[in-house]
Amino acid sequence: MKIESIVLREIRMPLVSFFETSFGRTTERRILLVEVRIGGETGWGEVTCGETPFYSHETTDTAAHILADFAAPLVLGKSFQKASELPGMLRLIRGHNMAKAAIENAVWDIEARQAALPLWRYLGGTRREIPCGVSIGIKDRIDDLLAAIERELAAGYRRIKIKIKPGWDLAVLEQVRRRFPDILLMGDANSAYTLADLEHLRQFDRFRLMMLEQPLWHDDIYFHARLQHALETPLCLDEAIHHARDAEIAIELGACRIINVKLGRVGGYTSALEIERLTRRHGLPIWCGGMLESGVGRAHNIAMSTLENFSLPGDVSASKRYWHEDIIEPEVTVSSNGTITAPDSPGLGFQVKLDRIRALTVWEKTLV
Ligand code: OSB
Ligand code: MG
Repeated sequence: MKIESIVLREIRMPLVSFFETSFGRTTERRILLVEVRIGGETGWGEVTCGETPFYSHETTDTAAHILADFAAPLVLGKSFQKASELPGMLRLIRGHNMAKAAIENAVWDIEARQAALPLWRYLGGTRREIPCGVSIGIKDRIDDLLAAIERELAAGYRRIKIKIKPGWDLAVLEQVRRRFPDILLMGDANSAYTLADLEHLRQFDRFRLMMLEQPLWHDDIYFHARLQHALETPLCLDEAIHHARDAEIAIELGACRIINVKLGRVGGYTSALEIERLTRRHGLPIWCGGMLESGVGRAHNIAMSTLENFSLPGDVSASKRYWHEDIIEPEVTVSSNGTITAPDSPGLGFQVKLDRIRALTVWEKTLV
């Protein structure tokens, strides 16, 4: 097959409520969508980076530049057999995994449609019902956080992740644990600490967290191993894992006991599948992380979450937690026991609402 055209669109979507992490607050998303055409079929991908280079180096604008000026010319009109060849075709581009993943994932959508299978089945997914957790941002007041947790538990979510940072950690966890002694609870620091905080981080052990996500530097694996050896709480790596080799290093060093896999951050399905196989072989559980995705990225996250070793509840939650109106139909919903059911129809399995996308588009570019 050959990619005939790629349409890039930037859409703007205000979040239902702000989302704050240790690196800042987001109120509106600027999302790049990728629409790929191959032989009469259309596939969709989403670039999952943020607007700022505060989670990773990639931003909406760098991704637009990389896709239009480097990635598209490397793949347009070139013959290949399978979506899994895309990483090789894009190999010249160092990093920029989220930009590259959007093209690869759109081609997987097409390949599954051509096989007349839902993408999750085409990928080899084994779990039709995926268990869901939520990621709750830093709030202005602890009471707001407690109310948010109450609401999400009532909605059925199985695991609560709260964002933490120095000054929004021990006292907050203390109150959350006092109010909800037995819930599956975890903290995500988004690299807000250093090893100088070791004694401080040791105090987290008393909260019986399911895991503590990426406490140290965004690009570090080695010192996370030192920290893991000093803590009882399992560490989970997010920012630091970009491909299967990183996961292998983390496992060999004992830098974490769990990994958060984000489809964009690891560079697409081919890499995610490799990480899933590797971690399964080592008995290290993984889960699907989120990047405040629109319905397109969310649908891809659902497909990935059906793979066997995605055995812990992920950050994949209902459309309505993020958007007044999503760009896919049906919207993603979560059952009262905290699960999402993977769809039956071919490819992504959700209808992309082109009219809605057009209404949200601030620019578009067709590459041929
Ligand atoms: O670290 O997992 C993270 C959102 C943006 C950037 C980084 C992260 C997150 C989340 C939100 O935790 C997950 C979601 O609900 O999409
Ligand atoms: Mg994280």
